Amino acid sequence: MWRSLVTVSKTGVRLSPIVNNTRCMSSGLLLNEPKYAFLKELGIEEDNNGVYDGTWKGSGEVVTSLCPANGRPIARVRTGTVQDYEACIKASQEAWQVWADVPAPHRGEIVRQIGEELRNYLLPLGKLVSLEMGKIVPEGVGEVQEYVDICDYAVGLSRMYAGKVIPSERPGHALIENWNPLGVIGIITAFNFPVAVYGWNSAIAMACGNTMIWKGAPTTPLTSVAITKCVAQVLEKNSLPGAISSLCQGGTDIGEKIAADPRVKLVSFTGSTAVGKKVAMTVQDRFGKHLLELGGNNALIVNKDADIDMVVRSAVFACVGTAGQRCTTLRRLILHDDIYDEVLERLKKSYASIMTRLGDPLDDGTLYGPLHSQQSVKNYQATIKDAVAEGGKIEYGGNVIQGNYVEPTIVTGLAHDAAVVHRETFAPIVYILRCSSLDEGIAINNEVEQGLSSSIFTKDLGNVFQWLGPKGSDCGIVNVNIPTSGAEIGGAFGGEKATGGGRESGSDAWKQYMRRSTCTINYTKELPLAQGIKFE
Ligand code: UN1
Repeated sequence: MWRSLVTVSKTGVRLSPIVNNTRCMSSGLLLNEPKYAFLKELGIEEDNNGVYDGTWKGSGEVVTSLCPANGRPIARVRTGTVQDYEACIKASQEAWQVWADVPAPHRGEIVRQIGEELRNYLLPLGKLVSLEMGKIVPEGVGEVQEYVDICDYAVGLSRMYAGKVIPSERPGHALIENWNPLGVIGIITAFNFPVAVYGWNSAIAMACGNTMIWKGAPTTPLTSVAITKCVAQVLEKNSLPGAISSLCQGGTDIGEKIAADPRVKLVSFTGSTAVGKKVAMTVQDRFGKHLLELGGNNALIVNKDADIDMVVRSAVFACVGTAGQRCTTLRRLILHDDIYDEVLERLKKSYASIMTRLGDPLDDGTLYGPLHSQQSVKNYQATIKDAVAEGGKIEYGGNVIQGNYVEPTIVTGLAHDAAVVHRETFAPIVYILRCSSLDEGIAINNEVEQGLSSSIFTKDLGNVFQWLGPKGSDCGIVNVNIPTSGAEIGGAFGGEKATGGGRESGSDAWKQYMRRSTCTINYTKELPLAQGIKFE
């Protein structure tokens, strides 16, 4: 654990203190210190159960959640065992018997109340995300707001999703497209968006009539507990089974159970491409459904006619925001030769000014916080080493500052197809690449295995439509004059290729949480079988 203060960074910038020096109370848990009083508002205690299926429980390993900003323990969570998971799935199946019979608009009303509950706790929940994940408070609050927004969206949806009546080619027949919920669905989320991604899935899945089992990231268990408390409060107040929304915090064993369990009709997984591939194969092996949000390697192309002010602001937001730990983080900045030097110089200046705002993510005014874990720091260091070995020049940063804090880093001089450029490192490292035409820029954008987010800055309408068209970006998110991060509710979040093909929170996302039946209904006494063949 790291306790000393940082005053001067390796880039020579004086930093604000990043470590909370409040005197340790008896138990040594942050929970007991005045700065973190908001945890008690959320019902977080020194020891918390990490499993909920209508009752709070947990008989597995006790994990201590650590604060990424100072390495100190926040509070403890007792996780679930495979037996606890079994209890969750049974309770969830029973809850489905009740929930599937609740008319869709009434289910929407429950989702509306969940949104209200989250609104009431917006700030403390946002602070908890900040404390446990390490992102700055406005980003933590913004993430909870994404859950609130998707609740609003799901409420409307609960009165709107509908099958079509299709003209039948037979006389006296109706052809109907009918949608029913799937049953129990599993939601496995990652540490970097410990609230929003659960919200995108659960709000819509719930309105559609499914029950859920959630496994949050092992390193953000308190956030999972606090969110589930809000949801449980609403379900219990409405005399509904709590297992409509179960939680089973745990390790790989729980994730593997969810993937392999035929009682889980859909598995939504957010995380790395490598793990996602295993999940997908396991789910496919039992012909289950999966919804994958995997790695991204997002590029932003700057054409020579772009508004450079907008480019620099956007690039900084998308490279350095959340300390480079968004799936949508900008990792490859592709600059046209004509504006290359100008953008690079301005970017370096902006990075230097961001470094003066490095600090505790919970403190007002902090813009740049720590990486989530020591593992993330190791990945950052390994990538910097590889980048240099492959011929990259560190234009800015490149060093670990202290604890989980690393310098945001700009690398130039690498080939667009260098191995390190093609791999996603969840850290604030951006590779600056060159192009001399839009065709070349698009080819570079598309040559990686991931296909999540992408963006172009240009004022030329022809360029825009080339970018959006069949030979343009092959990603799920294809932006113009706005960065790769910051996707909105109602658009669809997700991407192609090694990103997994899933789409969440978008206009047609609901269909993934339901099964479609095609129903042909004969309301005559005739039997017009196909092709006029008579089996008589
Ligand atoms: C993610 O990066 O995992 O578009 C999710 C964004 C956010 C969500 C990102 N609204 O950056």
